[in-house]
Amino acid sequence: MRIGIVCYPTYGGSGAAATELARCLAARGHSVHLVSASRPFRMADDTFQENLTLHEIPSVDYPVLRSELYTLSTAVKLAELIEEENLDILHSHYAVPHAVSAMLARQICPRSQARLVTTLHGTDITLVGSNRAFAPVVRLGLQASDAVIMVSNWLAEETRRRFGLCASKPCRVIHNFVDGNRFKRPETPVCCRRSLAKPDQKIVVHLSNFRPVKRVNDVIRIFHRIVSEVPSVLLMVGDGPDRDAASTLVHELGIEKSVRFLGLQNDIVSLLSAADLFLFPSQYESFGLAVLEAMACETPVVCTSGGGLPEVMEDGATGYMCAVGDNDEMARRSVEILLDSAKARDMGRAGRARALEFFNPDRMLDAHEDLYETILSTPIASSS
Ligand code: GMT
Repeated sequence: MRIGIVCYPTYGGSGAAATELARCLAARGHSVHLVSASRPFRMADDTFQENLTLHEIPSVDYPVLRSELYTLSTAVKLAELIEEENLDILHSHYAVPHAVSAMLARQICPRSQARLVTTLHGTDITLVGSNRAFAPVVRLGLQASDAVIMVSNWLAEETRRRFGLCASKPCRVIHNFVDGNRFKRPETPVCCRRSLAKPDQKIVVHLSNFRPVKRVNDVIRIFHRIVSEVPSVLLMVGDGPDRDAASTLVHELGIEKSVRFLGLQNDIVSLLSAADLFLFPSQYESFGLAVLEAMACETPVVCTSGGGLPEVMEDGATGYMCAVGDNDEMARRSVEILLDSAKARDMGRAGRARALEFFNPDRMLDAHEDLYETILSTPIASSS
C-alpha cells in the first residue's frame, strides 16, 4: 500500500507512536511517506530506511499571513503527496488540525481515492486540542475520516461520550506498541548510570512534556518523601510549561542536590534502562506510551490509575497503580520497590513480558493493515 502519515514532530507520544508506525509499515514493504513540520524526534538517528520518505511541511513566513496557516500548509503538502504518490491511505495522528488538513487535501484532489484514517491520541479529545472552541473542528475531522483509531478503550469511551462516534464507519481501538528489539535493557549496566548517580544511590526517572496533566509537582513531592528514606536521585527528562514550577518546588523542598532536569533527550532507552523506578503520577493518560517503554526496558513503574493506564500496567505485577493525587501511597510503593531488589527485578521482567506479549508491533501492524484493507474495499466517507 502507499501510505501517507502526518504527525507532530515534537517530543510527545503521538509523534513517537506515528513515527514507530511509519517505520514498521515501511519495514513490512509498504511505501510510507511521513509528513511533519520538521524531522520527528524519533527519527533523530539518520539511518536510511528503505520505503520510508520524510516530507517537511513548509512554514509560511510572509508577514501578513499568520502561523495559523499550519492547517493549510499541511493540507497543501498532503494534496501534493496524494497526487504525486497516488496514496491509498492518508493517516492523521492527532485530530487537530491534521484530520481537517487531510480532509481539505482530499477535497483539493477530487479524483483521489485516498482513504482517510485518524488516530486519536488523547488530549485532542479530552482537551479538544487545548481549546474547547475547537470541538466542532474535531467533529468535522472525525466525520470526514473513513476510519477512526483510538489508542485505548478508555479513549474510545471518552470519544463516544463527547462526540458520539457514528456506527457508519470503522472505529477501532488499536493500542500503541513498543519495539522490544530497540527498547531493551542492555545486559551490562548502561554506562550513563555511573555519571548520573553514586553507586549507593537508586535512580528514579520521570519522562514527559511537563504539561499540567502530568502533575510534575507531584513527581517532586513524591520524590521528596522517597529520598528521605532511600539514597536516590531523580532524573526529570523532558520539558514543557510546568518545568519552572517544578524547579521552584525542588528548591523550596531543599532537594536540589538530588534532582536533575535533563531537558529533551533522544536516548530514552539508556535513561529508562538506567532507572530503578519510573514515576508517572498523571491526572490521566489515554494510554501512557512512556510507561510501556519503561516496561519494555524492565523498569518497574509507579503510576496513577488515571484514564487508560490500567490497560497498559498490571497493578502489583509490573509495578503499582495508585489513586490520582495519592502521593503518600505512591511514595510508599516507590520505597517498597527501591528497597527490595528482587521485587524490582521481578516487576521489571514482568513488565517486559507484558509489553512483548500484548503490545508488540506485529499485533498492532496486523490490526492497522486489516483496517486499511477494510476501508479500501468500501466507499469513501461522504462528509468530505
Ligand atoms: O498530551 C500529551 O501528553 C501528549 C500526547 C501526544 O500527542 O503526544 O500524548 C497522548 O498520546 C500518547 C500516544 O498515544 C499517549 O501515550 C498519551 O497517554 C496521551 N496523553 C494524554 O492522554 C494526556
